[in-house]
Amino acid sequence: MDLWYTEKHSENVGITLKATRTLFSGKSPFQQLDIIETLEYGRMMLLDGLVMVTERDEFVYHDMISHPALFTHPCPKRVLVIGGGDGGSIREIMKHATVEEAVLCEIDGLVIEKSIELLPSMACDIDGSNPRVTLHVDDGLAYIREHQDAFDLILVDSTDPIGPAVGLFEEDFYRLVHGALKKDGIMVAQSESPFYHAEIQKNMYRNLRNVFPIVEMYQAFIPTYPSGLWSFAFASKQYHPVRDFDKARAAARPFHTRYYNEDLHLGAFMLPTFARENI
Ligand code: AG3
Repeated sequence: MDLWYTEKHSENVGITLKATRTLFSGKSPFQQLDIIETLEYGRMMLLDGLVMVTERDEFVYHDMISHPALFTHPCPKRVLVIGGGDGGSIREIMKHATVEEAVLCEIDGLVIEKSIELLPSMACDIDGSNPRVTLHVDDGLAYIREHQDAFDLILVDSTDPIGPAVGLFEEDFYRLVHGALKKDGIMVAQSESPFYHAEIQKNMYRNLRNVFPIVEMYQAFIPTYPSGLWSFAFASKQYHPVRDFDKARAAARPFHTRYYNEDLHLGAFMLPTFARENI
């Protein structure tokens, strides 16, 4: 029997991966969660049918949601991840010795539980083994409302703006994030595909610009996401990701990164014209 999974990227286009078996399929109070074994991309996690991570290409997304901000801020000590229940972002944050505490605030406890069980290469630092990591199963909005002026970095590691993540693309949320950051804090949020999601991006970047003085988009190549061209929003109170970037410090990083490097940090902020038009 042939088992194939398709995520539709538009009415008429999608990505299809050959799978061998389903490892978990279930519904939480928030969304449908599926983890399946694919032949080319290893284990793959889907939320409401959308590809969140695969074992083969997650390094791109998790390097790029975390290291650009971690290497722009001169001394990130307290970091918050909103969403990101698979643990991949926390794993990358933990590579930075300056970080004293990373908090994961994920609304869906089932995502955390199943990632620990079935995606251990990502969830290695959220399984209780790392004393620098704190988990909260909570709504990100509620959490940051209670934690103002508390973080150097906030990473918004969300799904698409449908279902539980809708509020994470709105101006009111960005105001709360701004307040939850220290006076030189930085927020990074996954910001969809410049190729397929122009309207979502225009709306999101307008909302960000209404709140933060510095807002830039940067890109990464993620094969299993719509179009492969993915983006992140860098919203900052003080540090600019290119002008304030200490290339020598990033080059001297004492750990391996398979996608991120000090040259790519700068290159990622150079956008094709059609993407630049969305921000
Ligand atoms: N965040 C998912 C990005 C959105 C993917 N969208 C899609 N496949 N339509 C990933 C979370 C990883 N920690």
